[in-house]
Amino acid sequence: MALSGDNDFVVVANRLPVDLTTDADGARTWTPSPGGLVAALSPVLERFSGCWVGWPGVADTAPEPFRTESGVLLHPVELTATDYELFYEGFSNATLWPLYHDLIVTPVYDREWWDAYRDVNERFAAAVAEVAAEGATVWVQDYQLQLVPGILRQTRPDLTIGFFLHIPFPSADLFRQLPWREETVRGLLGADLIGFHLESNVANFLDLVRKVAGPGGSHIGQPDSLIVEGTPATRRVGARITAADGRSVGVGAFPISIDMDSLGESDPATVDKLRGEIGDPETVLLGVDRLDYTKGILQRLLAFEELLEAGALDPAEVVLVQVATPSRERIAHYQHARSQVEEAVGRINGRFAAIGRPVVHYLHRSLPKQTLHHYYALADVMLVTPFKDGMNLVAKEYVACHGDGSGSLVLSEFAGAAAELDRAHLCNPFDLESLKRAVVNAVRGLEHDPQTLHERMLAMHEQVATHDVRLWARSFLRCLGTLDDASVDESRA
Ligand code: ADQ
Repeated sequence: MALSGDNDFVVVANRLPVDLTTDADGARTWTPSPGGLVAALSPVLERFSGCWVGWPGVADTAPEPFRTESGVLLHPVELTATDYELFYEGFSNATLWPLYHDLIVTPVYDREWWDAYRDVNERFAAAVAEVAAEGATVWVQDYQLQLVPGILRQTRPDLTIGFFLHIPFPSADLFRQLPWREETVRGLLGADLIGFHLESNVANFLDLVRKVAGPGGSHIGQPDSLIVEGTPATRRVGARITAADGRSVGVGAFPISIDMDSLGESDPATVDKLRGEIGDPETVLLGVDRLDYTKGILQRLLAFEELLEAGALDPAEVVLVQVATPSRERIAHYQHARSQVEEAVGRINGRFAAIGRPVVHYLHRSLPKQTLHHYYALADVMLVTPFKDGMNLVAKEYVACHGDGSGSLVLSEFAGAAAELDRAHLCNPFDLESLKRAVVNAVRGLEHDPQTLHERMLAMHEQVATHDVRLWARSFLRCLGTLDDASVDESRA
């Protein structure tokens, strides 16, 4: 089996789904690490002799391309420590991330970072061009690689190219701050299909194209001309743009979801044991996030503190568990967010905990998926309160773990998930009173109106169960023209 040049389906993402382990003798082993995206794309990758191109996650080192047990080729792109600093921490996460999340912190516009971004995008595109067969389909993932579609369009016009953005797309007025806005939009328009989570992201992008394309630029077709599977026919979720070179570019909303099959059953004995370990409280509140300033962790803690202070929540009866995955730890805004969160946790425990019984349990680490699912099952109220979030899979994972109708979800209006999970206790995380109201309603509802909460959770569970990540992948690839009806049926199996 040749290792390159014969792949009919190529996924390219910043990260390759692999983990590096080093044993006691210093020997290194790269092992595939399946996540939601892998699960969603596996059926297609396997069927089309697929290849995944990405950075293996460790600077200045990369394994040789290798195949997973199911035959998917993993093709590493090496990044140096400088690439990591300028392209990843710099342009991707200190320029694009805050800009696309509506300026929660101020983006930094640095020409050296942009040069590195363009350079790394060229290297990813070159790697794709090397492994993709004639006429292959390439699916480019996320904000780190927005120039890849445009580069590939020039170097490999035979390819069918899709692009999906996992984070929000901001309003045109914000995006226009970006000094390299024309290049970025041109990069995206190299694709045949551009996918966003939400209709509002699509509207922002179309508005932007109108504003930056200029005379002779792109023409926007009818808003309802793109049919997206899993979306009511009455909804207008996309459009076709005629690009400057005459190609038709589809733009659509494809809300991502979770892999229902990976959830497994939670074990009631383990969940009971966990509850015992945290002091057997009457009510468990839970937050699970990457430690990112967009996720609103501090605001959630402040709301909790004010509710304890006002006596609306009783520290003898309620416990908040906050699990925060370390993230982008060398970036100043992330360090600041972490110290604010940790200061608040210390202060709240100092004020309201009893000896041996913290009122906030804070874990700054990643947990195994199965353990996380036990925490979801344990939580009476899940707090998902980002200032801005493309989708937020944690909200969907929690709902998926409550197929029995138990539990309650407090959800920010600014999480993409709120469009589908509108039976949650929605709140505005910028408004502490709104957040507090939602928490109190969720906690009191468990006691005073369990039947209504039960119905709300079941309705949300139905939505997640019938719109999982496989539907997301299928509907995108169908719009891109990669999947015909026969292969759609196959990937459903
Ligand atoms: P993220 O910003 O990373 O994703 P999210 O969608 O919530 O946010 O996904 C986080 C994932 O990490 C979840 O699957 C969750 O289970 C896992 N996770 C979080 N904390 C964890 C912990 N402590 N231990 C183990 N696992 C943990 C980006 C966008 C989102 C969008 C996704 C997918 O920012 O808006 O929903 O991509 O498109």
